[in-house]
Amino acid sequence: MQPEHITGPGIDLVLYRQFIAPSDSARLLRTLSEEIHWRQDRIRLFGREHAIPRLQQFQGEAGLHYRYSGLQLDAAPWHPLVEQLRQKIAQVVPWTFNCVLLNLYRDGSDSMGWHSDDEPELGLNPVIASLSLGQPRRFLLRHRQLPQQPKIELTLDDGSLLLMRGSTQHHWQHALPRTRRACAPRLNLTFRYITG
Ligand SMILES: O=C(O)CCC(=O)C(=O)O
Ligand SMILES: [Mn+2]
Repeated sequence: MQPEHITGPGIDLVLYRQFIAPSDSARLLRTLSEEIHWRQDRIRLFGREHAIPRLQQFQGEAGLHYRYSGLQLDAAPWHPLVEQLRQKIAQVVPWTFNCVLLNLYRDGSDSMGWHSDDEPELGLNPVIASLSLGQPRRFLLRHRQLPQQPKIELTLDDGSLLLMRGSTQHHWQHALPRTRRACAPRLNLTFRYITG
């Protein structure tokens, strides 16, 4: 499995386009959609509270918490299939992950706004492993300090694994925009390592 490398000023991405075979991804998407206790949390952004435009759950080692936008998520235990995915990723990358944020985009109106995964508990230069299942969606990256730097646009296909490494979170933001096109569900899992 030969990955693609995408680099630029302060950005270091590695994309495995078919990390999971389509037959496996369909089963994973179906089972995880049904078995996970999905939540639509409310977050505080620019002083206003609103429901996030997607469903999510945080899983990982007992006692871990993830905080963003005024929200604290306590780690639910690993779903056995998610734990299997974590082990499969560990076979190709030299980093370990102790938690994962799962996001379910039910249709094209579900999305994620511009942000970096730079919360203090992720440490300096975190490696994030982002696995996508289901509907391919556009994934955009923009430089935080150089507005003239062109955006990077990727399509995150069914079964793809994207690694964001190095100082990417420090220098770039990413987003998953909404779309008016007909859009089936998509599940994304971002595996992370949180320092205690
Ligand atoms: O769904 C995606 O591809 C992006 C998810 C993401 O950026 C995150 O969970 O922090
Ligand atoms: Mn992110």
